[in-house]
Amino acid sequence: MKFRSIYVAGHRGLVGSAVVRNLQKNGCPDILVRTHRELDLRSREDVRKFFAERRPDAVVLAAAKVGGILANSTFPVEFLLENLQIQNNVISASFEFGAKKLLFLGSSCIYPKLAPQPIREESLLTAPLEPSNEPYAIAKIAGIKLCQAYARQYGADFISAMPTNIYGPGDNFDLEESHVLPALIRKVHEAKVKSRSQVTIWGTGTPRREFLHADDLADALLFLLENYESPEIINVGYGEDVTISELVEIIAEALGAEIETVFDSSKPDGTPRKLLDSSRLQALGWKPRISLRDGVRQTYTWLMQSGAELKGWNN
Ligand code: GFB
Repeated sequence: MKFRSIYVAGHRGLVGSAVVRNLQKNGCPDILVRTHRELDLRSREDVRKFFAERRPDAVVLAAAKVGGILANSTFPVEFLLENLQIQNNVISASFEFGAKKLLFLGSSCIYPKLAPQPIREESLLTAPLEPSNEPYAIAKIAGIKLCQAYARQYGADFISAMPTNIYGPGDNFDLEESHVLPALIRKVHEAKVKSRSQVTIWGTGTPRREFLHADDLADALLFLLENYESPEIINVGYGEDVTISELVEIIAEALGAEIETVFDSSKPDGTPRKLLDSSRLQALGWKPRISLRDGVRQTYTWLMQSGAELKGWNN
C-alpha cells in the first residue's frame, strides 16, 4: 500500500464501507473514519480542524447526499447544497493540509441525458442533463472541476472516478428514497413472504441501467489510487446493462419468487439508458468480477442476515 494513512469520508455508506473492507483486506496501516455525529462534513470549520489534527496521506471522498430518482426530484436543495458543501470542504482541506492524493467519486448521471451509448468520458458537458437529477449532477460536476482546478493550478494529484449505478451490502432499502435495485429486492422479498405475486415497479420498465457491485467498485478505486494520476475523469462500470423489467426478473429468480409485474406509470423513467464505456479503465488492467446474478444473491443473503436494523427498511 502506497499510502500510510487514508481518510475514507462516508465510511458508513454503500461505497465507503466497501472501500474500508477492501483497505483492511489490503493491509492499509491507518484507515481514518469519522461518523456523521463525530464530524459534520458540511461544516468547513470542523473539517479543517479534523484535517489539521490528522493530516491524512490520502483521501477517498465517498461521502455524499445520495438517493434514487424520486429522492433526487423531491429534495433538489439538499442534493445540490449538501453535496457542494461536503465536497468543497473535504477537497479544499485535503489540499490545505497536504494530502498527497484525493479520489473524488462522481456519478454516471453527470453525463448528458441523451449521450451516445456506451458513454465515453468525453461526453461530459456536451448536451443537457437528465432533469430529475440535475442538481445532484451539477454538484458532482463542480466537484470534478474543483479537483481538476487543484491539479492544474497547484499540481495536486486529485483524481475523479465516475461509477455507474452501484449496489450491494449496506445499501438503503427505503421504498421512497432508494435506488431501483435495493427497492426491487425489498418489493420482491415482501411479495414472497406475504405470498403475493404482484410487484409494482415505477415507470415503464424499459429504461436500461448498468449495475456494478460495491466490492468491485472498491477494488477499482484502490486500483486507481495506486495506478492513476491523471486529472481526466475515468468511468467505472460493469460493461453490460439490463432493462428494469429484466432486473426484476433477475431478482425474482435469485430470491426464488414467482412474481407478476405491475407498472406504476405515475412515476418517472428518468434517463432512457446509462451504460458507461469503461474501456479507459480496462486498458489500464482492471475488470469487474461479480456478475449481476451473483451480486444480487450475495446482497440478498447479506440482507437476510443483517436483521431489522437496515437503513430505511422500516419506513
Ligand atoms: O435507481 P433509480 O432510482 O435512479 O431508478 P436512476 C432507475 C430506474 O428504475 C428508473 C425505475 O427508470 C425508475 O423509474 N424503477 C422502477 C424504480 N421501480 C423502481 C423503484 O421501486 N424504485 C426506484 N428508485 N426506481 C439515479 C440518480 O438515477 O442514478 C442518482 O437519481 C444517481 O442521482 C444514481 O446518479 C446512480 O438510475 O434513474
